[in-house]
Parts: sequence; structure tokens; C-alpha cells
Amino acid sequence: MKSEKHHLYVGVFGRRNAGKSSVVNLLAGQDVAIVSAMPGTTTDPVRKRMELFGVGAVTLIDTAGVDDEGVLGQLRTAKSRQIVEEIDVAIVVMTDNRISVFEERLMASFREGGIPFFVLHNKADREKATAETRALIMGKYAAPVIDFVALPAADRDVAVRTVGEALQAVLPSSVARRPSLLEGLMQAGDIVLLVTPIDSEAPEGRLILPQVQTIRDVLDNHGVAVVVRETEVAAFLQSASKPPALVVTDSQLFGSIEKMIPRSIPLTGFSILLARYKGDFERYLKGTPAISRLRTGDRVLIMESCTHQNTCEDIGRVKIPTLLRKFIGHPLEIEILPGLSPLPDEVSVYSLVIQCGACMITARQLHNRLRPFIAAGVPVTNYGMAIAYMQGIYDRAVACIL
Ligand SMILES: Nc1nc2c(ncn2[C@@H]2O[C@H](COP(=O)(O)OP(=O)(O)OP(=O)(O)O)[C@@H](O)[C@H]2O)c(=O)[nH]1
Ligand SMILES: [Mg+2]
Repeated sequence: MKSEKHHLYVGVFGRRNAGKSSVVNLLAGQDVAIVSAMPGTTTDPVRKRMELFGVGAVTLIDTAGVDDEGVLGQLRTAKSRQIVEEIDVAIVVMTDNRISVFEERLMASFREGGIPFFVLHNKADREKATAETRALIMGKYAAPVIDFVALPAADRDVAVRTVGEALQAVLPSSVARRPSLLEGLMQAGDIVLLVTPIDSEAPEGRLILPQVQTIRDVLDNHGVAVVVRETEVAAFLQSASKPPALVVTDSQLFGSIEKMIPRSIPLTGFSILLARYKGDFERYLKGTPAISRLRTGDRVLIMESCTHQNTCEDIGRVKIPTLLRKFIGHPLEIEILPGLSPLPDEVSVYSLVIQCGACMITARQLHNRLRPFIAAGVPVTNYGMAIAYMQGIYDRAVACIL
């Protein structure tokens, strides 16, 4: 059973020409509302249903500018105000650090109405939000201010993620719904088999975070989590009264586990689930096959994103370089970027970036670290997906969670 979805209504408000329709179009990935340099372009509310990362199904509602003039203008602004009654959450679009009486009124009415909201400071390509603007809005309305660029050329993935995270941050937890790690992969009552190595790299007396998160997720979804070491997999499969609906393994065990699990049972890795959950999964999907295109002398950057996990350190510094050299069969230059150290100045010199599972950093941190490489056209992947690829089970490990 999936957790209950709550369809959210998100109103987009602001003065004329602030870029409300541009914001909606960018998020929707299509032209749902007319954009023009002429103030007052949007007259009637425009609704667009879409999926927002981390939030689920939403209906975005583009509105007419709240500063519209004349009799018609007043009718339009009245309509915009009516929309306020429909929505769960609002986005206030403003520009140029201009907090006029219109923005003040809007924000005050949301506060009074108990509607959570945040401010998109749009046209940040021209002018960014100042510290004073942020402090004023935070102090008076407890709302975050986010710089934004809604031009059609802006990166839609970044925009969707930014808005998704901002919505999650302002929504009360009763409304916000975190997606499930196992979304769409299991149903209530299913058995999920989790294969977890307990070797010298396993943390003393504990399990690593992705394993713990997955167990929790199985429980949230009313499933049966069976946690075994690789040595107990065969015995479990023989004795189980019904086969697992899904097997999730540590990526280092892919090679051996894949032979034990019948092809009829979906098999994937903890780090692949995590990539789908908070990584740049689409980019990883595109980037992983670049491993096969590596040539002699190509530079590969392995990015660690934590400092204290022995397991990850060994995978990134020893296992992946070894596997990679063996898989490619010719010399490569492999560099390690430890912890959260600054990114190299020159990112375009790399032919591939292999990012760790990123279990210890937030989705935003992860995204920000990968962004320069993505912008420079460097393929990116992560530890688990790269390992699956080099062990020849990538298609199987990825196919079942697409
Ligand atoms: N430089 C810059 N221009 C932007 C940005 N976003 C929107 N614009 C431009 O601002 C103008 C107004 O954009 P719209 O999206 O139509 O603004 P709106 O708030 O919907 O306007 P109304 O129809 O009056 O409600 C257009 O010329 C857009 O191209 C941005 O981030 N940067
Ligand atoms: Mg508009």
C-alpha cells in the first residue's frame, strides 16, 4: 500500500509582469500560460496538474497580477483573491527586491488565512534578493525567499527541485508527504528481501543509513522486511512460503546475488533506490553507460560526500578504481575528491564523475555538487549504478525501478 497521496493546490501570485506565468510554464515543462512583456497578460486563472519531485501530485494555479487596474482589473484581482480559498499553499513571485503594498497585502492575507507560502524572487539573473529583503520577509511573515530564474532557457530539473523542496519546507508535516523509497515497488503484505553484508567494513554494531531507511520504508508500506547476509539468501529462498516481491542488495554483492535470485524476482541495490529517491536519477541513467566509452588516459573523478564511513571510503578508493581499470582494460586517471572538499576549478576535463550514494548529505547538497559537471556536459553516475554496470547487471537492477 502506498502512503496516502494528498493532492496539493498551489497558487502562484504576485504583481503583473513578475513572471508568474513563466514560473508555471517552466515547472510544467510546457507553455500552459501565455507569457509576455506586457503587464496584465494573464487574465483568468490557469490551472495545470503535474507531479512535483518530493511533493507528489499538485495543481499549479497561475493568476492575474494583484496590482491590475481599472474595473476589469479589479474583477481580475478579485478572481485571484478567490483562488486563495482553493489553495493549500502559495508562491509569491516578486522581483527587484520590491516589496510594495501589493506584496505586503498578499503576504499578510496568507498569514492571516493560515496559508503557508514562500517567496520566489524571480528574475534573479538581473537582480538577486538582498539580505534586507530576506530578513524583512522572514521576520514579518516567517517565509523563506528563494532566488529564481524563470526564463525558458533555465534548467527545469533544478527549478522543479527547488520549488519541490521549498514547498516541503513550508508545508506542515500533515500535508507534506515524503515519497517512499520503495514507491511503486511493493504492496502491503509483500516480502522484501534485503541483503546486507556484515564484513570488516560494516560499522560496529550498526547498519548503514540506506539499509536502515529501506527497512523503515518496508514497514511504512506494511510489508515484511527480511534482512539477511549473502550467506543466508539461498536458505531463505528455499524455505520461504512465497517469493519476495523485491530483493535489494548492497551493490558490492550484485555479482553473486544476481545469480541466486530467479529472474522473475526484481533485484536492485540500496544505492540505486537512494539515487531514485534523492539523486539525479535521470542524469545517472544517462551518464552510467559513459563508462563503456572511457578511453586511454581519460580522467574520472570519484566524489565522496562524507568523511566517516569506512565502507564508502573503501568502495570509492579501492573497489571502484580496481573494477573500473579491469572493466576498461586500459589506463585511466582516477582522482578522488574526499569529503565535502571544494570542487575542482576545471570540471570539463573529466570524462566521468562517479558520486557516492550521498546518504549523509541532503538532496540539495548533492544536486549542487553535481550541477557544474552536468552544466559542462560531463556524464555523472553513482557508486551503486557504476558497480551494477561493470558487473553486467545494470539493466536488471535499473529496469525494475523505472
Ligand atoms: N530576465 C528575466 N525575465 C523574466 C524572468 N521570468 C519572466 N521574465 C519575463 O518577464 C515578463 C513577464 O513574464 P510573465 O510570465 O508573463 O509574467 P506574469 O507575472 O505572468 O505577468 P501577468 O500576465 O501580468 O500576470 C516576460 O517578458 C518574461 O519573459 C526571469 O527570470 N528573468
Ligand atoms: Mg501571467
